Amino acid sequence: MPNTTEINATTFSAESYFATQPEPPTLKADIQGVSHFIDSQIEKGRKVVLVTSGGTTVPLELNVVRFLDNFSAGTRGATSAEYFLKQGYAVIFMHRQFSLQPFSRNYSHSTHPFLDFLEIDAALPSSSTIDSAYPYSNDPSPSAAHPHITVKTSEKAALLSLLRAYKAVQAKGTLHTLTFVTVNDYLYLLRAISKEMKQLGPKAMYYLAAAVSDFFLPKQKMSEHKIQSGKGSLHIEMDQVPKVLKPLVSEWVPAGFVVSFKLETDPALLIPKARQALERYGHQVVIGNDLHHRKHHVVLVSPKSTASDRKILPNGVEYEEMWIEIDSSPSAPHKEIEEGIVRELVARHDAWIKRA
Ligand code: 9Z3
Repeated sequence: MPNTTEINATTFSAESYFATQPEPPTLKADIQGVSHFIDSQIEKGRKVVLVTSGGTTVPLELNVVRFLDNFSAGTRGATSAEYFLKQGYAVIFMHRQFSLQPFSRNYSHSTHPFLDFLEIDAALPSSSTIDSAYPYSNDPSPSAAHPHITVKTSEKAALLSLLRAYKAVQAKGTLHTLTFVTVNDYLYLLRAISKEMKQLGPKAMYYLAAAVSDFFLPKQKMSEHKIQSGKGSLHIEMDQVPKVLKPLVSEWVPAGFVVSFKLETDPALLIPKARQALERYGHQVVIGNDLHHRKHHVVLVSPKSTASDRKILPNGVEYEEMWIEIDSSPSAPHKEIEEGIVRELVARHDAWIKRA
C-alpha cells in the first residue's frame, strides 16, 4: 500500500473530494451530450427529470480486480423513468452500466428472457429439423436459410404496446441515457449534470434512486496492483463519501425539485431517517423504502407546508408522511408502485413550478 499520510482525514467535504479525486476521462464528452439534450428540451418547453439508478461500486485497487458493490438492480429507476416519460417529461437516465433500463427492463435476461417468447417459423417441420438447422449457415434447406421468427401470440399485445411507447420516445427524443460504474463516476456526473440542469430552474426534478456507497477508498490510499492474498486477513479503512445532497440542494440547483431515497432494512428507522435527511439537506421529498417490501409500499416524507407558508416549529420543521401501497397478494392484478410514486411527484412538482 502507498503511504497514507498525505490524506489522513476521514471526512471529505464535497469540495475536498473533487479537489483530490480524479475526474473520469469520459466526463467532458458525457456532459456535452447532456448539454445538447437539455437545450433541445428547453426549446420544446418540457420539464426535465434526472433519474439516477442502480448501485455504485468502490474499487479496492487502481488496477481493479476487486470492488465493493451497492445493492440495486435498477428496477426502481428504470420503471420510474418510463412513467416520467409517459407523463411528458424529458428524462436524463443516469444508471449503473448493465443495470436495468427503461423499456428493455421488461424483457430482462433473468426474469423474462426474450428468446423464450420468440418462435421459429412453422415452416420448419419438426424439432429434429431445428436441431439439424443449428448452426443455420451449415444447413442448405431453404427454410433454414431464411427462417421466419415470430412472437408468441400470448406475448404479442404487451410487446406491441411497449414497442410503440419505445418508438414514440425515440421519435420525440425525450430520453438521454448515460452510465456510471464507480461512486467517483457517479459523484462527478451528478455534479456536472446538475450544473447543466440549473438553467431549467424549477422545471427540473432530481429523482435520486441510485444506491450510493457511503464509504470509499481515496485514490491516494489505493494499492496500485491487485491486493495479494497469503498474508492473513485483509484490513481496509475506508473514508466517508461526502454528502453531496447538501451542495446539490443549496448551491448546484437551488430552484430544482429534489427527491432522494432512503433505504433501510429496519422499517422502524424509515421515517426518522427520512426526516433527518430532510432536516440536513432541506430538499422537497425523501422516499423511504425498506429492502424487503420496497415493491409494495413506500413512504413519502416532506415538509408539511408549502415553501411559502412552511411553519417552523420551535423544535424544527413540521413534516408529513404519505404512504403509497399496492396489493401484494398473488391474485392481485399486476401493478407497479412506481406509477403511483411518479403520479404523486408530478403533481407536487407542478405545484412547485406554479409557486416559483
Ligand atoms: C433506493 O432506496 C432504491 O429505491 C432501491 C431500489 C436501491 C432500494 P432496485 O433498483 O432498488 O429496485 O433493486 N435507493 C437509494 C438508496 C441509497 O443509497 N440511499 C442512501 C441512504 O439510504 C442515500 S439517501 O443512505
